[in-house]
Amino acid sequence: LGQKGATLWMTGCSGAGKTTIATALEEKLITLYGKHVYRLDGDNLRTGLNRDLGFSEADRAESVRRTGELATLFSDAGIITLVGLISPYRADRDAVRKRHEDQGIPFYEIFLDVPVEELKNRDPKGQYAKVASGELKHFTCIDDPYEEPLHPEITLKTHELEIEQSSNILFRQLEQDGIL
Ligand code: GGZ
Repeated sequence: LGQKGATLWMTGCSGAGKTTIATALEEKLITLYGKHVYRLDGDNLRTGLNRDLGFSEADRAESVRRTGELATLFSDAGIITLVGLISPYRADRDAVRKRHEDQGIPFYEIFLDVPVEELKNRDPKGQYAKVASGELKHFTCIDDPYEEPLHPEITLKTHELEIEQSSNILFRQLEQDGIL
């Protein structure tokens, strides 16, 4: 009885499409299934829950841990939780996966796999240009690490797919798994 929740954890470099795809999927889930959905975005959380955290390795780990805990709570309450966080370290993401598995909550690691050259071309916020000019340092996927997932449930090459195609892949997976 009641709604079944799940966490969809989107990981990838800045500008890979985490927020865009989460927003497109959210709309589908609401309009087609009336699902209760919540989006947790790294940059939004950094103004509140994670406002004490910066971009050191330890701070990024803590941001992932907190967001992971929040996601288990939302998803346990029957919400489809869409997380968009660079979450560059494999061990941090694996720990979040483990927390979900231990609590029997469906968890999907979704890797937004986009070549860095493509991200530099997109550069919607001008961040990559700032990195190139030296104004911004320790930027993930350029001069700070990003550890690619080894066994993501889903990989989306968003430079080869329309937004609608990417969100459809996720949507169909949830249907197939009986979460919708
Ligand atoms: C990566 C950074 C950095 C550094 C600021 N490295 O695309 P954006 O620009 O507007 O949103 C990104 C956001 C990343 O926050 P996350 O919480 O998702 O990152 S992590 O999981 O690694 O903690 C990016 C901006 O912050 N930003 N400085 N040095 N992204």
